[in-house]
Amino acid sequence: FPYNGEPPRSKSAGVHHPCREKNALSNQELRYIQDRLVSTEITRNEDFFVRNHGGVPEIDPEKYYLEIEGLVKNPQRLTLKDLQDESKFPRQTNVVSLQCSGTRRLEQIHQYPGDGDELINAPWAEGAIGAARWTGVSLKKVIKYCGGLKDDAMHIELFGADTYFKKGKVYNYVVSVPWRKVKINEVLLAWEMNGEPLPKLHGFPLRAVVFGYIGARSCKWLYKIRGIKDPSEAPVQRKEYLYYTPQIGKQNALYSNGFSIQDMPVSSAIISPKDMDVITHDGKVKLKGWAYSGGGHWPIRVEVSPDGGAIWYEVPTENMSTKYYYAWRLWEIELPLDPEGWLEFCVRTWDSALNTQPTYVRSAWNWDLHVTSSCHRIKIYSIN
Ligand code: MTE
Ligand code: MO
Repeated sequence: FPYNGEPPRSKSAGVHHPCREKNALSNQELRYIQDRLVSTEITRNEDFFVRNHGGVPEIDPEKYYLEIEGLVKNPQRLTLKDLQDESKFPRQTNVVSLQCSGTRRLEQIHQYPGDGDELINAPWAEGAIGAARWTGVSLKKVIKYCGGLKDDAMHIELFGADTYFKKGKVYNYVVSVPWRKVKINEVLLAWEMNGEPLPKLHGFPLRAVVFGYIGARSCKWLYKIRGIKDPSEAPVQRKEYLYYTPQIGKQNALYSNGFSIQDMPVSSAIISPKDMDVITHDGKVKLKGWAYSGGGHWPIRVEVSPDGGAIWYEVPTENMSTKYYYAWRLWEIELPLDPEGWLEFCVRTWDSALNTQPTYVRSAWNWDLHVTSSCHRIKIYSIN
């Protein structure tokens, strides 16, 4: 792995090296591990993408406690031991995909670079997604332990212990999730990732895992939660992660006319081969990739086209992984490949609510470069 084993880089502001300490699984790194990424339904911890806005805080697990305050009936401080005490809280384990809302952003950047800050921070390709087995306690149980919410509370605010810099100011990483999401046990406070203590890069000692939402809501290094009336006022909730109509760009964007993204839309990608690969073949080619849908939906059908979207082949369901409802589905398909020359492959997925993907990047333009979910297209050169 190109960035493993490197000395830690500076944690100061403005250093945007694509290293594991900041963001890992850019296009170049994805090419390096593409086969590993789609070889197992559950992503190895060392292959899991990393997205950090600022530095990685050092937290002493012995001194750590989670502060629960705001509109809860009995505010509490809970240590890790309290949370892990099964006489207080039942343990919950789920295999859940996390996907950064910036996944596949490069396709938008290639067509029109835009001016979103995210362009420099995280020029993601198709690798900012993975699935892990998370163990912890349901946030609902923790709130119940505090006597429940006060009447007018509708959201839970999540505070990360890291800080980041933006335009010369220091911010804490703060987001919120609605209580209705918490109530259905789809927000986990996790201390274990694939049977190991949560790695530092992924939020040690405790993080939120919000099923089916954009990765940004799964707050790492969680040290405080608060019952609140309205969604968090924090910039990560109100000013970043917005979805705009295609007529809006930097010049006329107002935070108030962007939609704050929570649910992840249906999306999919071809991971192997990769864009611009030259394929020497004897009439057949194998394609591999992922399909995912958030918001409580599940991919039910994956279709692949060898000619830019005129003819579609359905991936046989036995070639799609099926075990985990909250995770991606990996798929593979063998296609006949006669011609020699440039070909455009594409993939589109349908989910259990029968949503599918926009046809082209330009069909769903968002200048802020979040949730690129259009049909994924790659060009390959085929040699018979
Ligand atoms: N939590 C904190 N405290 N700070 C962060 O920078 N990044 C978020 C989220 N939680 C972030 C955070 C974003 S944008 C994503 S996509 C996911 O964490 C990535 O999780 P991972 O690095 O474990 O893959
Ligand atoms: Mo993200």
